[in-house]
Amino acid sequence: MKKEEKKQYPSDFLWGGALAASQCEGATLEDGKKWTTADAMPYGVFSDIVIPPLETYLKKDAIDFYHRYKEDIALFAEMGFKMLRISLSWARIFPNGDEDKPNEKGLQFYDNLIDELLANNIEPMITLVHFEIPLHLAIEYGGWTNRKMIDFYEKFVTTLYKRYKDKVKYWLTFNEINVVLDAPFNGAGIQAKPDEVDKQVLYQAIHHQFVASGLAVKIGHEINPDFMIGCMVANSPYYPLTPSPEDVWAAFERDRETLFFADVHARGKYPGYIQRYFKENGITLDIKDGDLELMKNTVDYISFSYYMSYCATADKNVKTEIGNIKSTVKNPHLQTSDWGWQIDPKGLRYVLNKFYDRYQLPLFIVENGLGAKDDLVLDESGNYTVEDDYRIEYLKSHLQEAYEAIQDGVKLLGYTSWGPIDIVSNTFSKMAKRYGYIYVDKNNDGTGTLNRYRKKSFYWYKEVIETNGNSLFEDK
Ligand code: BGP
Repeated sequence: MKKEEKKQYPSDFLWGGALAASQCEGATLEDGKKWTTADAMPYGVFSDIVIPPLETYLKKDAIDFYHRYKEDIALFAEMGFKMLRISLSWARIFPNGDEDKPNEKGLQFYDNLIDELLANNIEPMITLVHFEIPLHLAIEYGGWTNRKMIDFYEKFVTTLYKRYKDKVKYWLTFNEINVVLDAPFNGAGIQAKPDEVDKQVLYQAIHHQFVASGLAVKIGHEINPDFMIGCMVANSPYYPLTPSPEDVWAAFERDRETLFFADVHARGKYPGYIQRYFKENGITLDIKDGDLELMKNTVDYISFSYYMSYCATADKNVKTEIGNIKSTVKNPHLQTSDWGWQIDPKGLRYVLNKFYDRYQLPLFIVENGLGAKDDLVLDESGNYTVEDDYRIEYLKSHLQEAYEAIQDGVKLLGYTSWGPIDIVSNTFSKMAKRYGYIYVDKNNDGTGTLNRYRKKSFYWYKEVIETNGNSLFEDK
């Protein structure tokens, strides 16, 4: 069938991939870097916190991106990436978090990384905090429960803004900021299990993050008015399990666990529904003079991860299962991934429209992808590869729905799929859950050569980018 010429993404669409420092870099204690909260979760988000961190665990060396970034960036460039979303590890720059002066060696690594991206015509997007803070800040200060975190964060982001003001335009203040509700240590360095955390303490920590985020928007725009500074939420919409009004309301309320965070960032104030929740749950925030003013510094765009949708019901007898950090009620209409995440391409069109209708701000899909078990095989030419048609199918169906959303009128700036090269998973801390277009020879037990191999999806994504999305609609 002939290619439908008209089906293309906007000409300036930012195609690429997304990584997080703690899941790819390795070199955990190199060049002055110290432990972070990510190191204290060696077995993933749901396991016990381990302090001090273990001697060996998977994330400690990860895929050694710290030493191999040039090789990896060359592969991203070969696919035609326009953007790479990275996070900068706070503890490389301020190893304890409360120092006055940054660690020059840590900054030099990021200078080199950013320069290498730019030399390959790949625009960096920087997540300022992606699920890790210096461990010292969690142990000594209680993480974000402590107001002093706002000052430490201010020093960290100001250092980065000033250093990269002419090289980086796109910034995100916090990764998946709403995840703190279900993973308080992962999201805010609070040493408590999700079901044991004191709600007063949790929402106070969230308040500190909101103030810090507003401050980051303000300072960033003062340093460079052209900066695009966004927020980032984990966006898994809830559908009512049945059409009963109780289930519809249950889904509506659960959605607000995500919308609350986007509402504050886009509208600059606490919404009425959360104030009711605070009142009914005896939560009184300690709001200092100027906090609410800082929160009025709203974001330039809203970004989100989208992996799946959930269901909600008012029926307490329906069993829930774990999805991406949150738990979910099974949707009988959807298939699941190897890790039980429900696959729902239409849900992406749904959330894009929902967010754009609600905020009228540009959107960015900064994570999406399929975590799957891959088998490395030899192809006809004797090269190692992975025949990952399942991944291609997942990505293709989601991108087609994103295209439809753009036709619906949604302003979508770009798409950075999660883990374009295999990295250590966040939830389970395993290598076996792979998202990449590039296979990394590393196993759950830490063995492997770390060699990189192009999967079938590598060539597929290259063509998607080359044709600006047109190949998604080609019948093959
Ligand atoms: C998001 C995180 C990422 C990433 C991704 C996939 O919640 O922002 O850091 O890991 O989910 O999750 P996992 O690695 O557990 O498959």
